[in-house]
Amino acid sequence: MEFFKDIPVIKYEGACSTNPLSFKHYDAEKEIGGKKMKDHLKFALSYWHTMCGDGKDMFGVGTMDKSFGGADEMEVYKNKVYAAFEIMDKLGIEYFCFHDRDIAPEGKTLGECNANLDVIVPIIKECMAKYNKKLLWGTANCFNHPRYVHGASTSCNADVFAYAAGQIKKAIDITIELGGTGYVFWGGREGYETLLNTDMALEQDNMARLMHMAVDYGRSKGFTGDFYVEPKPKEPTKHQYDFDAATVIGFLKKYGLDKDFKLNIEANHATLAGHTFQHELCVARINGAFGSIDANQGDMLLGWDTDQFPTNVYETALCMLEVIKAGGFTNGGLNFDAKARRASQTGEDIFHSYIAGMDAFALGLKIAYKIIEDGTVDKFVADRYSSYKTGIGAEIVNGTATLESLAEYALKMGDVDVKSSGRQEYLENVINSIMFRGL
Ligand code: XUL
Ligand code: CO
Repeated sequence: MEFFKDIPVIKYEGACSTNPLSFKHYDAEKEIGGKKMKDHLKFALSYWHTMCGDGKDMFGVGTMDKSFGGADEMEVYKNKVYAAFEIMDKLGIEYFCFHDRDIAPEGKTLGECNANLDVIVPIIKECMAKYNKKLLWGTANCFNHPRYVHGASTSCNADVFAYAAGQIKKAIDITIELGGTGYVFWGGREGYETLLNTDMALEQDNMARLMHMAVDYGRSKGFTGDFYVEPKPKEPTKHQYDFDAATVIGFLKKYGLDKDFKLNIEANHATLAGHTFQHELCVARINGAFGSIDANQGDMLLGWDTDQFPTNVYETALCMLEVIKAGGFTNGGLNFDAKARRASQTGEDIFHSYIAGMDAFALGLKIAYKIIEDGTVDKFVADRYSSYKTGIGAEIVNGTATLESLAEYALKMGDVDVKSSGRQEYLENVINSIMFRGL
């Protein structure tokens, strides 16, 4: 069964190729900094957008047929598996990510849902072996069904908490069964619409309780990968508890979850929180919480999660600079949590979308290495803080200075000269000149 007959295997043809169904920059086997591009980037397909998202929005029905010729519900989901692996195979994408409800239909009870999953998971496993593909992370969709109207682990109803726990247990089982190296918590409904009806303290304690249960269960079943929280400030709720990287890190530390959890940073969620993608990655990195990435981009003019395929090379370069500084991916990778636009409704558009995203990140990786090799920016930053290397600065950093010793020092020194420049425009132009050198 071939679902995309007109699409060939996508190959690297180099920057001068005019073939739209080719990579211009992503050359999987090419080494940069002693590592293959595919191992730097660890691209993953998001099952929900690519295999399930049909273009429906608040104002209109779907525009894309994602039934893949299936005659009944189970056949649709079986065909999604075969189509997903054809897409990964043709694009040379090694990993995928899923929610439980993306891969098998919802049943009337938890038992029915689990039985549906038990039919599909072995098919996925077979395809993984056949095509040599891996699971980056799994997760449970605890936000779509009406039972989660008040939240999942933060619901006011304890039966809902229990149902979510049952769903998450199964999703962890599947993640382990498929050899996944990550398990994600994205709290779509874990937040509130109004504090007038919300016990925030109980909700947050409960959220942590379920996360602890997940860690205890996963570790007891031999899961050695990372648990991730994916920060997002709003949408669908007005306020989500996992607002941004800094908030989540504080939460994980407060509840003693920081040893098992890292962050899955999504570009569009960063901008919704009023941050840059680079900022969120940097916060994760400097706190030892960098884990994985949901790669996409938002629209500068729209205030919601548009989940567009990333094409902004400036952004991908600054992202990859952070990834390299974090030491690269270990259990994580670059999951394209992105969807083709509603009007980009043909099968071919799926391939154009992924090619665009993969080439944008390949360029980002190359540019990030050039920025590091060039060294101007790193040297500037090191020089800017050089007063902390010797004298009073070194005493502040090594902890020998006290408030009294600094006061004594300050009383003797007269005024301070802070005329040195931050040189922002110069540095921005350094990045541009590195990016476009040779043009
Ligand atoms: C929603 C979102 C999710 C998570 C996984 O904005 O990003 O798809 O990535 O639940
Ligand atoms: Co995401």
